[in-house]
Amino acid sequence: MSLQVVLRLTTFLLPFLVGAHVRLLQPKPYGPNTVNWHDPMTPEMFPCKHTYDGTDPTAMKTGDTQPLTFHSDDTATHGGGSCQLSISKNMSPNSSVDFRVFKSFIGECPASFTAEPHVVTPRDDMTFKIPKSIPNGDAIFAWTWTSCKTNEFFMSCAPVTISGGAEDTTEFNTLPNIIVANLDEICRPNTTGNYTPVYPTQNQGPDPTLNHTDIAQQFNVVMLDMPAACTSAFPRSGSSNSSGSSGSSGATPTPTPSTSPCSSPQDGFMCHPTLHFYGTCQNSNVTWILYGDGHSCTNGKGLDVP
Ligand SMILES: [Cu+2]
Repeated sequence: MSLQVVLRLTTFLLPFLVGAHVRLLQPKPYGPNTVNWHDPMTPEMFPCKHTYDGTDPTAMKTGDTQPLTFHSDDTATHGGGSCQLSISKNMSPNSSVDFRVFKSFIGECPASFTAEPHVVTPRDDMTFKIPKSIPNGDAIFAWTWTSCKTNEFFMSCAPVTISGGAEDTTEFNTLPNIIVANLDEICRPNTTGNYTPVYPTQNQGPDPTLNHTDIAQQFNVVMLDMPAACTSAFPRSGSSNSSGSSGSSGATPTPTPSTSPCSSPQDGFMCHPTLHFYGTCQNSNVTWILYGDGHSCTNGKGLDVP
């Protein structure tokens, strides 16, 4: 084969040969040496790849700074993306409803978008704090990641023991559920890459970190706020796993970020209804662009128009 073909093959294979997908290092996950946290999740593996072994739980006091670290040799970081940290009080969880979000990183998790987005060492500077709304006692900590450059979803789970937290689950039960994006066709952004998934506002939890610079570099920002698509519990009730025969009623896979019609000239400019993005219409698709605090967006007028 020609040199060109070899180069193309090498480029294609590089992300898969050079590094594996990112795994949690701290908090120490279940089965650190037996569970293949490297691989993307499949619907059948949800949640936690069903592995809850005798790994010693990590003790965590609310308010203390906890390291969130990853194996540095896992370099298939796919341009980062967005991550959520959540807690399940159910030690045998079986639904996304079990996992309550206390922290979201929107963009730059677990790596920044860069010129070579697939093969980059994960960040080593991430931390989090357990809020006082989390109940005391044993729990399962989960790190979930929707990647930027691929349509993949990852999850690592770790046993933890919480102290300094709530005496009951009243406040805990008001925290939002994790977003399971890219795991089935119901909530899969209709794009092949170059996007930062932005969690719906109501699912970001009490302490979201919005990484503006990372998002601003993207060609597209995908808003994961399609009604009832990304926010419904996973496994989805009433949805058949396979996409063999069509004719399913109700939930239709909603593609891409189109929250507004995007076809006619007067729709060329639009404001996102809930987040600080304005959109421009190109080829019937919306490209969302972040704008800073202190600006305002008015449909049909633009930015900062009174
Ligand atoms: Cu991958």
